[in-house]
Amino acid sequence: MVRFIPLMAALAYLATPSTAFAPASSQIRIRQNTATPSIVATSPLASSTLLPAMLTETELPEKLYFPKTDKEPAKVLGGLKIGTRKLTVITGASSGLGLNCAATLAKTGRHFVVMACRDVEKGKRAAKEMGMPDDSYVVMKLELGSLQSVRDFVFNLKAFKSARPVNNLICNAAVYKPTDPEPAWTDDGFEQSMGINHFGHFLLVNLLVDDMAKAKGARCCIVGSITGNTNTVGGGLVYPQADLGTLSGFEKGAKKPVAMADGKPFFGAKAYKDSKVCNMMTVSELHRRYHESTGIAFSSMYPGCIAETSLFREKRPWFRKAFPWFMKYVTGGYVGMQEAGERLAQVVDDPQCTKSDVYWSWNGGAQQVGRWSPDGKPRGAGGSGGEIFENEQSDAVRDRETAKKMWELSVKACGMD
Ligand code: NDP
Ligand code: PMR
Repeated sequence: MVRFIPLMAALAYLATPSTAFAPASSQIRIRQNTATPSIVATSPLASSTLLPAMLTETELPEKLYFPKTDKEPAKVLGGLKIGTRKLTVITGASSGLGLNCAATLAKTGRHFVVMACRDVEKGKRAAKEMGMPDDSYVVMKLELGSLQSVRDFVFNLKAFKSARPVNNLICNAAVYKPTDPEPAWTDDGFEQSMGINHFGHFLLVNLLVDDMAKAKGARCCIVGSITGNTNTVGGGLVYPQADLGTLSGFEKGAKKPVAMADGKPFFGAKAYKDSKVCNMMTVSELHRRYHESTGIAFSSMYPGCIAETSLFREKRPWFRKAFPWFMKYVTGGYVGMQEAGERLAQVVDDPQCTKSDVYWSWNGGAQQVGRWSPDGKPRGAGGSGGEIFENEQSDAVRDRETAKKMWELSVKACGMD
């Protein structure tokens, strides 16, 4: 495989589309979030329900009522039967890993899924295309590139679910901007990869910890990646490597014009990997700070290389064609979208995944006979593959001092101090 490395490095460079050389002004930026955040319920009766941002509990229509405890008998809410299903929130559920995870969980009948999406209509279409039962989910607006939108989402979620706690939170959404020559910024002035992947989720989890503490056996998973771990081929040998340095960019406030965590000039591919390090460090800090007092199991995971998702939208078309092939036949790291979704679903659904502070990964490649499947039946060949195991993260990700500093500076950056 080693002989492929220089070749792939060259190919990766060539895969950079010409937009990499476009002037900064042509880059897409997230506009100020002026639109009214909305809850869009997708049950047959509630499909046209659009609720304003600031709801009080009493304003909620009866059909959006949630049972307040697990013991309360299942209510029929205009076709929306929630019953005793677990309440599971997934960010970035409109495509790729998040969508496949949402569909897997919804179809088990054990989860009511809140699909937290930046594009609500896209989320609704995607759920329908995946065949998710109408009464198994709602799509709610969440723009992670706006801290105000994160706060609005939490407000609306709490109004929607009433006193019933969130059982599972999956922080999955992300952007990867390897070819942007200049940084694009979130509403709050963060570089987008760090702002969306890390800061938005950081605030979201922190706003929901108290609520989740009320649920028995709650789980929170923040999706990590091998490419943020320098103890792997994918993360250690492939340029650029993740490196938070001394976090001098965070110390300066992590806002425009400061683009990178280490305070150095903008480098899109590295910004993504740095954001994944922050995601994984956030998990270990959450564990250290809240696991004992709340009982929440905090985890991260690497699903495998899902080489066909929209994450690679900036790459040239030929790269997007060659990449799955390379991952399948050269590195063996490939995983299909459905299987990856099942893996993420396993982390919040499988009784063997209750341990906190774990970085989950799966042995073997795709197309193997796996042990876990969402319907509880053994998988045949060609189905869900690999066996779950507790993986080791790089020393940089496990570095306690940097993780603590990252946490404290993120609290500041998100205005939570
Ligand atoms: P996708 O691009 O398919 O999914 C990303 C999701 O995040 C989309 O639903 C997207 O919404 C959403 N999203 C993007 N920006 C925002 C935002 N500002 N606010 C709210 N939601 C947003 O990529 P993947 O499925 O591949 O990625 C999912 C996760 O998996 C990421 O955390 C990624 O880091 C991780 N991962 C992926 C790997 C891979 O090989 N693909 C490998 C390892 C980890 P929309 O549908 O509107 O675009
Ligand atoms: Mg990488 C075992 C080797 C391995 C694995 C598991 C991955 C995963 N990659 C491996 C090796 C290589 N990659 C090699 C030898 C090369 C050639 C130099 C290579 C290149 C490469 C590129 C250009 N790989 C990439 C890219 C991307 O743009 C992807 C990326 O970094 O996105 C952030 C990527 C990935 N390789 C992976 C995985 C999982 C990714 C994708 C995404 C992620 O971390 O989210």
